[in-house]
Amino acid sequence: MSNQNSSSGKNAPGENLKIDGARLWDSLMEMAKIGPGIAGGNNRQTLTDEDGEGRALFASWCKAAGCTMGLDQMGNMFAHRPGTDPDALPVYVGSHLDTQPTGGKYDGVLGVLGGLEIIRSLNDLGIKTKHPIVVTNFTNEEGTRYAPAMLSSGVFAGIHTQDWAYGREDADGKAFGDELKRIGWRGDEETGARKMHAFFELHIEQGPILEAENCDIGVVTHGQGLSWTQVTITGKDSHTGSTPMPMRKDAGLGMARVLELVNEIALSHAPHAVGAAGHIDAYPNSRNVIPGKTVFTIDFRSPDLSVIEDMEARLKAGAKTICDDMGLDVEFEKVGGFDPVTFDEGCVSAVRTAAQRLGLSHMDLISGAGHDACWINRVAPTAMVMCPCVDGLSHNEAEEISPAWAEAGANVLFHAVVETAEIVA
Ligand code: HGY
Ligand code: MN
Ligand code: MN
Repeated sequence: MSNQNSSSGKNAPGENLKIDGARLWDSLMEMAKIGPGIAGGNNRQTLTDEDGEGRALFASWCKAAGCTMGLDQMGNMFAHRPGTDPDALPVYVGSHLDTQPTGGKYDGVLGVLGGLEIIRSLNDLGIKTKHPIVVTNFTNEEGTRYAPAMLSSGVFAGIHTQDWAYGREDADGKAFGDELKRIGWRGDEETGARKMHAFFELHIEQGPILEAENCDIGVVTHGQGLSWTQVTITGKDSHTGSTPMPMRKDAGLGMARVLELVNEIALSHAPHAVGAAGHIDAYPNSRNVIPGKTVFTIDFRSPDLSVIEDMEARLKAGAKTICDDMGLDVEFEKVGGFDPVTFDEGCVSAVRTAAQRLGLSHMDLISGAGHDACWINRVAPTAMVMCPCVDGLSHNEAEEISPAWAEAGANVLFHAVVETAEIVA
């Protein structure tokens, strides 16, 4: 086993140190069997029985790799591999195992199992590190069943209170705290008490840039900011056949006009800003009733905070005008968001030099999606590694990556983590 002084002066792994790509791929495929979707992807939503099964499988693999398991009060899981210096703060590495309802097999999972593969490879190679290494699964990164996204890494980083998070309810009125207890994954550790030397997250890009540039590795320098505004438009339920057009108070039409406005606002800040509504509910949602109420969430994103603030303001002003003109009521509730993120230069440099050492094509990247790393960056030096995904597609069951992309990303993660954890020769 050779190691060399890297640019940072710490013990860096030699370029011949690699993870076992086939073992990583097998684990990804094994995890994908839990909470299968209907079209080849996954539906392993947070705090469902399937989430519980996935957690149990992950914990069994970590224990088999010699790790001791920790669990905090938000259900965040921590698999601990000891370092030679018990006083040294651990290097954390991980992501999330929960998926979208029509999710892919790799979003989040690649980062958690990529972290486990580092432990397995260090064991195979008989490598010791000064700092412990801890592989992490953060609860409810997706924010689908329980808004907002990155809920538990947000509590860990002190963004949200745990009581507020426990009280979040899903569409059936089930509270987060109760469901976490029901699936048996509510731990005793105080959330956020753990201190980190650094945190690294491997994730698929979920966008088209790396594949289009024929680039193996994204060195993520920044993450764009996110804003979720829930809009409630109230009109009047009435018969779709017998109600004359001028008498209608159509909350569905009001929503359609607001969504058109959202598109215009985002396009006015081209090319980086984006906007859409992924969550849409119409009430009573009956074929022959004009919707008396619509509830939908506008997802605005941009690398520039002032652009996000402009989009939010124009949404509220424009939607109010639309609804006033139509005799509709409109209410707004901020249900999620975070400012644009700048990741730690030292950690980003460890990712970049790892890609260089391994001879992998790489480019700096701004993350289009939000990740647990965006919140953990508030409490520890943090960076992300990205790999391409086919057609940039994600949050779709057809999400796909190649074994080679997974292996390359995990090797860069391996080198960045091990260099930061400092190999003890
Ligand atoms: O919404 C996001 O960007 C992340 O996928 N949860
Ligand atoms: Mn994700
Ligand atoms: Mn996702």
